[in-house]
Amino acid sequence: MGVMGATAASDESMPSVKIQGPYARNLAYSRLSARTWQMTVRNDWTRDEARALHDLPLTDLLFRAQEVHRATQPRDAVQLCSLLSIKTGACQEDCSYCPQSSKYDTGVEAERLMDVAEVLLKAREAKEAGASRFCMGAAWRSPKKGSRQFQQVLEMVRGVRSLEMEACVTLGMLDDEQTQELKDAGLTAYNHNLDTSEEYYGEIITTRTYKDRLDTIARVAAAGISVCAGGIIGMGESIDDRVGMLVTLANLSPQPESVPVNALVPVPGTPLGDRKPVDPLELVRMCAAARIMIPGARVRLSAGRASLSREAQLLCFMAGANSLFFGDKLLTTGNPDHDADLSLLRDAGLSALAPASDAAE
Ligand code: SAM
Ligand code: DTB
Ligand code: SF4
Repeated sequence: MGVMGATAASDESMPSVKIQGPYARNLAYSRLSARTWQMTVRNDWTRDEARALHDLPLTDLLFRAQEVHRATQPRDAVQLCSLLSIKTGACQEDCSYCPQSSKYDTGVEAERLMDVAEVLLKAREAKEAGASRFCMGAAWRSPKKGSRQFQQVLEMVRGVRSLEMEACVTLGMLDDEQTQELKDAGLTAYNHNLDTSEEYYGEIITTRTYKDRLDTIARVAAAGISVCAGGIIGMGESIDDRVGMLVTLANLSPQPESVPVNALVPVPGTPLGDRKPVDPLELVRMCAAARIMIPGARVRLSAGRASLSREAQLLCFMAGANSLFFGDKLLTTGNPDHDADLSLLRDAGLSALAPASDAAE
């Protein structure tokens, strides 16, 4: 257990008020000493305490998250990551949320792996627009062993690093050799999401297991690549499922370097295509709980931002989110454009985070 910052002041004297509502039963926790939520890196979170944290009255939760945020993260800086789908569609997996699965008719056209030069042009444009990390996603279950495509991805990673940007890829499951090759190419981070709790996972994906995901995450960490792992809310999961996912992430050792918090983008044709958009305040709660439980991570406000107001996004930043996908497209769906994000940051007095100082090594 590592201490990340000072222990917050006690607020035991704060009164508690009875309010009716979904989170009312947890108001008792608002009276707990802030010492209970110390700014420590802990790998022993229980679901009960994480649930109690998640369900705090929102203003208390935001206050606690701000305390941790200010003690552990650069103040007022947001990491801008640009995302590019380097290989789109025709994926053999059945992830219920995903427009790129070949099992669903979503209108996404399958495309071959992009040329290295074309990808690096996009990376250069992203850098010029202000991004410090370039993330490349491929609609694969896993990269084919010894394939030319995988060698091309390694070339893309080397190229992005030579632009003095952080490089991240998400390619599905990896074996030891592929992981080491990515490390040797200079990869900064590997994105592999848990997506939801272990219990709810089977409702969403049947073609690979939760353990498969944890195994890839463990391999990436063992190779010394930063782990980017998070999930999605709004897929019909319970609050306990959301909290369960956060507990699994927080109890990883080391904890993930970044945690994408996605709100489901319901895509017609997928099994989750008619889900109602998630309440933005639920996203705020997830960002805050992630910030407190995984204090050293960049918490990335990810898919779903196109339908969030500026105010809701600012609440997410208040809650500890300090990273976002920057550019008008995620993989296949829309995202706010550069101008919208730059004016949001400017109006809020936030600045773009520079790449990690080793990004050019
Ligand atoms: N194919 C690789 C894999 O699944 O491991 C990498 C790409 S995959 C598209 C990356 C992540 O995007 C998924 O794990 C999921 O969390 C997120 N994602 C995909 N479709 C989404 C949607 N419609 N709404 C929100 N998040 C989504
Ligand atoms: C992550 O957690 N979210 C990003 C990134 N990692 C690869 C992907 C979001 C995809 C949203 C649906 C789409 O655009 O296809
Ligand atoms: Fe394929 Fe990844 Fe989409 Fe699942 S999330 S269907 S593995 S591209």
